[in-house]
Amino acid sequence: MKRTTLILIFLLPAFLLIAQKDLTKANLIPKPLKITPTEDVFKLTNKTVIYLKSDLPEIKKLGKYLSELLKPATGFPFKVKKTTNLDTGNAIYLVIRDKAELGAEGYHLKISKDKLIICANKPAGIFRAIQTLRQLLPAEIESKKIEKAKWEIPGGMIEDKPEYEYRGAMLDVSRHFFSVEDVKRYIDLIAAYKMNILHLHLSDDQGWRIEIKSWPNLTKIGGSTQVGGGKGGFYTQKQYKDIVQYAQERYITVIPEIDMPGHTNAALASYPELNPDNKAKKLYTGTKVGFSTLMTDKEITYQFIDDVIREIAAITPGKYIHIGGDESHSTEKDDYIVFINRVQKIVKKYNKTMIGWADIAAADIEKDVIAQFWQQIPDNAIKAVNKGVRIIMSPATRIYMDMQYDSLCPLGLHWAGYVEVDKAYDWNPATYVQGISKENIIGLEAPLWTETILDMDDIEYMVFPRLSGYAELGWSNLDNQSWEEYRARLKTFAKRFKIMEINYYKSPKVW
Ligand code: TNX
Repeated sequence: MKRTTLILIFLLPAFLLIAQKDLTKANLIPKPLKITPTEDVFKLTNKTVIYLKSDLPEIKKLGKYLSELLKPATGFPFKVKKTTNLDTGNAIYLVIRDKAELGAEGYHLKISKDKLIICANKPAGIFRAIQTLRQLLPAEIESKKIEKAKWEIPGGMIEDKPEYEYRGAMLDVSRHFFSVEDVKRYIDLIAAYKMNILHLHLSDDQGWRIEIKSWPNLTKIGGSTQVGGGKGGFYTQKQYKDIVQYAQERYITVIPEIDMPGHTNAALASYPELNPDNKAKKLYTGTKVGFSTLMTDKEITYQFIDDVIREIAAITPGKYIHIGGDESHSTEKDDYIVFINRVQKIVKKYNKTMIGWADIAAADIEKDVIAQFWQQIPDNAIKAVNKGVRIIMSPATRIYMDMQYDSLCPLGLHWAGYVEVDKAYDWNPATYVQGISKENIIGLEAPLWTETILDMDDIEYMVFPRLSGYAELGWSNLDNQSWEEYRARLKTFAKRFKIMEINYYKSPKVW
């Protein structure tokens, strides 16, 4: 062996050790705004204490959340205590401080030899920082049983805040129904990547999934089946509130969607009076779209919508209500316009901001409405922008998580093409559509339609690893965006996904 090779072999372990201690080399998704490394290393031990430097009850909850996150794998007790200073060592500090520039979700994470200080303007920032902390620790931290690992974090400072205020994932619980437990896991998974919106597609032709007390047949009849003819299901208002609260504790806003005037067969099957011939439609368990419509010229329709929006608004603390509005192919264009114009007033009456799929741009939408771009052709979205409306970017060709990865993918559809992991990541929401610029965009959302998705395993397979990339497109500054650089980071997440028991797609583009 040559002498230089020998020297290299001896130096390699030392080099790796140094590399591990460099905070800038940490594999974080989404990538933080700014990282400044030091030579320090912070170590979790049996005696590490979590200190709360804030009187907010939310911070107490977050202390407990962090303690419970770190306990199982380390086996350390992580006591949570209040403090008024930052003096004690071997400690993690959660600090709320007036720092307007950090906004609602930004944070600072300062890692020194014996202290890890998380500082934010708002509790949501602390929560987001905790997700960074998870990723700074070895993947074993995600384990539910005690693991042997070096619980060390390289020293330095992370200054971070999101690029977009709206970073969402959608779950279609109508085509196939998913339990409260499944939805909570979905929430946990998106929360780990700093997403802050969960859009629930609660009604469609195949199923009505939310209890409406004044129209009980919606769930009794309309919720009784799903694609393929299974038994379907629905959330009681109590269960929905439980989901909303679970999301809230993770600083995620739930946006309920009631799709109308199309995609309404489940409602039309539940109440004869919603139909022009006064006859209830048959329940539908296929996957075609565009065949159903509410009557746009009958008062009963608006009474129905008023009741539904009123009840849903009352159990939804978030400011948004999504009214669908897509693919209303059985509604005459003029009728559609009249309809959306009226629905927009109803949503406003209950003090909510209306979101609709960009198809709603055909109507006289007001400036405070939000339009969600999804189609291959951006005309509707551009029309919305020209009306002064802001956009959620959800281009199907890049961000529909029900699109197959490739032609061999066992699940999903491909009407918008195949979306491999590189295609999913390698675009910029601010420049994707000519005529829609950053100021027009409130953020992005990755929808998962579930015509072909039957259970949590299927959900995870379609969502991971694409979702991590979408989270980065929403959170991170994309000035130096590079698929190759991202890919190298994502590659290391295989271990984490495995320990978290995520049924992810092992993309040949990454692994
Ligand atoms: C289009 S996207 C739809 C949904 C389907 C989806 C399948 C949108 C607003 N409408 O009804 O589930 O395609 O990918």
